[in-house]
Amino acid sequence: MVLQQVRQHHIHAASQEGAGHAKANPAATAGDNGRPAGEFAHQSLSRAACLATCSHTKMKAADCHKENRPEYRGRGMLSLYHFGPVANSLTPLLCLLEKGLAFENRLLNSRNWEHHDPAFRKISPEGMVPVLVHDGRVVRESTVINEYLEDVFTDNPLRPADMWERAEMRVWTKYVDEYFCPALTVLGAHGATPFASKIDKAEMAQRLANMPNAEVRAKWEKVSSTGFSEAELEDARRRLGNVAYKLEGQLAHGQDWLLGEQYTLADIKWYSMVPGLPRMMPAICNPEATPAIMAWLERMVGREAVRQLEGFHP
Ligand SMILES: N[C@@H](CCC(=O)N[C@@H](CS)C(=O)NCC(=O)O)C(=O)O
Repeated sequence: MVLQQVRQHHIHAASQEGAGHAKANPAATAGDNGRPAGEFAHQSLSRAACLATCSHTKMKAADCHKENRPEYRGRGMLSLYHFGPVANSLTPLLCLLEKGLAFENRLLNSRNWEHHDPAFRKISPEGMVPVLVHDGRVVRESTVINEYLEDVFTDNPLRPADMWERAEMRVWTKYVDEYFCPALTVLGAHGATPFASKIDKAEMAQRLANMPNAEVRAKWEKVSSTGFSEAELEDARRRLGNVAYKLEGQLAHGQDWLLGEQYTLADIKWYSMVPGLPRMMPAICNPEATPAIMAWLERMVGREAVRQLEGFHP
């Protein structure tokens, strides 16, 4: 497949208004069709055939947009809006790199509140990252984005073929979303208190009023004033202790990856959160107490795609 460097005029309509920086990163390239977003999905059909089947005309959408049409696989314009290779943003970033998919790198500077820009809010109304745009259609939620990438781009699979194992994989990714991430967010956000508490109060009040997501607003209210209470921090540490115990137990069976021999979306999801643990919880997560986690982290760092993440820092 011949890859082209991204061409600015192919960027999704909303991003033309200025949301995010498209970086000229070697891994961040456009699909090889070089067509404007939205055009490609129909390219193999004549206009008449498309109009007869396309969802835009309220007809048989499934026939027109079948994800497994061979000419659709591995192609089409992908753009990822993200904060860099940390936390939820890392999840789809690493998946794209592992699968070797060309994409447009739309890095947003959270310190400049670029995720609140009206142009970005057209793509992500709650002002949240990561967001994937595929041929003009928005896919949200990091775990869902990765499953979408797996469904649409079936080369270099990152899910077990066996359906029971795939269900197990989802139990592991779900746990990160529901239990691990919320606990880590408390410590991570608390770390932003020195920065956020220095923001001009009037500016912050305006920012808060502009935040549509209640949870995010509550977090920033705290972080820009007192920070989290000692009791809240302690509870988050307790939960992260449970997380470390669970992961160490899973990896202690001697396998390379979370589910065994196959590297999967579960490893990617966990890697979006685990690297901060040894620093944030040194008494709990260290080479003596959690050797299997530390060895898994080293195996992760040894992967080519993980090394490529370095190129996506702000
Ligand atoms: N469940 C969502 C969570 C997304 C999320 O929490 N994103 C954070 C960055 S990691 C965000 O956009 N925060 C905006 C803010 O804090 O203002 C996902 O997995 O994609």
